[in-house]
Amino acid sequence: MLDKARVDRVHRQFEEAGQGHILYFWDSLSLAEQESFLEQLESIDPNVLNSILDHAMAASRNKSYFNNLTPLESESVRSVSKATREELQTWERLGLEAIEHQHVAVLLMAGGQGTRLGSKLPKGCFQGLGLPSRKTLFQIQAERILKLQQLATELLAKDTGRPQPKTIVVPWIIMTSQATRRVTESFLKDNAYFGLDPQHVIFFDQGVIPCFDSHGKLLLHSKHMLATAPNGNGGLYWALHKEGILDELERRGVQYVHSFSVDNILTKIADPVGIGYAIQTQADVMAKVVPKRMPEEPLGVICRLAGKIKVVEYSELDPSLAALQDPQTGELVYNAGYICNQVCSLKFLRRLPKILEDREQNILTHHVAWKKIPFVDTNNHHPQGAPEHLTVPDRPNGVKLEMFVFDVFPLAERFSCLQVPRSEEFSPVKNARGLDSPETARRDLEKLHVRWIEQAGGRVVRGNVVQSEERMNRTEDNLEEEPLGFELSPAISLAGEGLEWARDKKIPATSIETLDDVVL
Ligand code: UD2
Repeated sequence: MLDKARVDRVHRQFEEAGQGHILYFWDSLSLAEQESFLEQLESIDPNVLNSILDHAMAASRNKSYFNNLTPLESESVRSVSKATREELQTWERLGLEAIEHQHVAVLLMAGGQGTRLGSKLPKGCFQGLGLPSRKTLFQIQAERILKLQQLATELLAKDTGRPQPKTIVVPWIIMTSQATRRVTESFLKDNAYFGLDPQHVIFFDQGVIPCFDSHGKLLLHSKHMLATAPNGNGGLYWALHKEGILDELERRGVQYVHSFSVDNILTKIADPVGIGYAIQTQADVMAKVVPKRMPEEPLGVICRLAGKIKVVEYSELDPSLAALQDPQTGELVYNAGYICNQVCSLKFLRRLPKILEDREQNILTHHVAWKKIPFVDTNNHHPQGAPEHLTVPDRPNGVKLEMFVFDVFPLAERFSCLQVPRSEEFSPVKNARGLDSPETARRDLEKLHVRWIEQAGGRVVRGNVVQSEERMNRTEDNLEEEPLGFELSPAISLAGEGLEWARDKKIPATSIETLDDVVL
C-alpha cells in the first residue's frame, strides 16, 4: 500500500502545474506500476519543467540576437595548414608530453539515437559502414586509443631511456543514454573492448528529460511512465559531475579532456597537435573547426554575440546569415564550422556544475526539437480500459528538449579555435545515403590512407592499376559503385607515421591489419 500523503502530494503538485492529465490511468494501475510511476514523478519538479519549456520556446522564437552576431574574426582561428612546421612540432610535443604524463582522457558522446541513419543500434555499433575491414566506429576508436597508448609508451621509453616504462593509459570515457547504454556496453564487452583494458573504459549516463506535446502537456509513454528523451549532448557537464566522473578523472591526474561525437570516422582521438594547441593557448576550451562546405551544411558556426563566443547550431542559424558571402573571397562569412570536437581543461569542467546550478544564469537554455514522439493518447482510452495502445505519429507531434555541448563555451575564460583539414579530420556518418553517409565516410578514410602511403613514397595498387589519390579524386563519382577496398588499421598507422616500409612499394588495395598482409 502506498503512503496516501505521498501520493496526494505528488498528484497535487502535477495538477497545480497543469499536468494532472498524466494521472488519468492512476486508478487502473497495479501497485508496482503506481510505485514506479510515483518514483519517476518524484524525481521531477513539474513547475521547473514547465519553465524550462517556456524558456526554450521563447528562445526558439527569439531571433533578435542575430542582429548582434558577428563572425569569428580570422585572428581568433589558427589553421593547421597555415601553421609553420615549428609551431606544429611545438604543439605536437606539448600534446604528447601531456599524454605521456597521463594528463589526457578522451570522452565519447554516444548518447544520441542516430535515427537519421535508419538503424536502431547505437551508431558506434552500426554494421553497415561497409569498410573493407568490416569495422564499426567503436572498433576504429578503440584501436586508435590502443595505438596512441602504444606510441606514447614507446616515446616515454625513448625519453626516459628506460626500455620498459609503465604502459601509458588514455582513459576512454563513454557517455551513453538510456537509449544506448545497454547495447553499447555489451557490444564492447562482447568484443573484449577491442583490446583495451576495461578498467580504463568508463561508462556513464547522461540525463533524460520528459517530452511535451504541442500544447505544452507532458506525454505518456505508457499508462505509468512519462515519455522521455536524452537531454542532449550538453547534458554531459552535469552528468560528469553527478556520476562522479570528474572525481575519477581528478584521481587519475587527468588535466585535459578531449570530447568528440561518435560518428566522425576521421576523428583524431587525443590528437597531440590539438591538445598541444589547447595547452599553449591555456584554453579552458579549444574547439576544432572546418570551413563550411555550403550554407546548409549541418554544422554549428562559432561566432560572437556581443563580443562573447557563441555557437549557433545549424538548425537555428538564420538562412540569410548562413548564406552571407565575403564579396572579396567568395567565402561564407559564418564559416567557422563546429565539428563537435573539443578539448576542455578539467579545471573548467570542475567549475561548471556550480555555475550551472545557478539557474539565474540560465546558461544552458534547452533547445526545442520537434519530433515524432510515440505516446499513449488519453483521449482514446477509457481510464479503466484495455491495455494501452501506443500511438505512433507520422509527423512531428511534440518537442524533445536538448542542451547543446557548446552552450558552455561562453563561460570559458580562455577559448581557442583550431581550423583543421577536413580531408584529415572530418567525415561524419549521418545519413543512410548521399552526403555524410557510410559511402562518403568510407571514401574519405580510403583517400586519407592512400595519401599516407603516397607520402611515404609507396603506391596503392588494385590488380596492376595504381590507385593514386589524384585518380581517386577524378573518379569520385564512380567510387560508390567501385570502392577501392583499401584500409590501414590503426595498428599500422595512427596518423600516417611508421609507413617507411611502403617506400617504392606497390601496396595491394586491401584491408591491412598487420604487415603480414602486405607482400613486400
Ligand atoms: C552535431 C553538432 C553540430 C555539428 C555536427 C557535426 C551539437 C549540438 N551539434 O550535430 O554543430 O558539429 O554534430 O557532425 O553537438 N549525443 C549525445 N546525447 C544526446 C544527443 C547527442 O551523446 O542527447 C551525441 C551523439 O551521440 C553524437 C553527438 O552528440 O555523438 C552529436 O549529436 P548528433 O549527431 O545528434 O548531432 P548533429 O549531427 O545534429
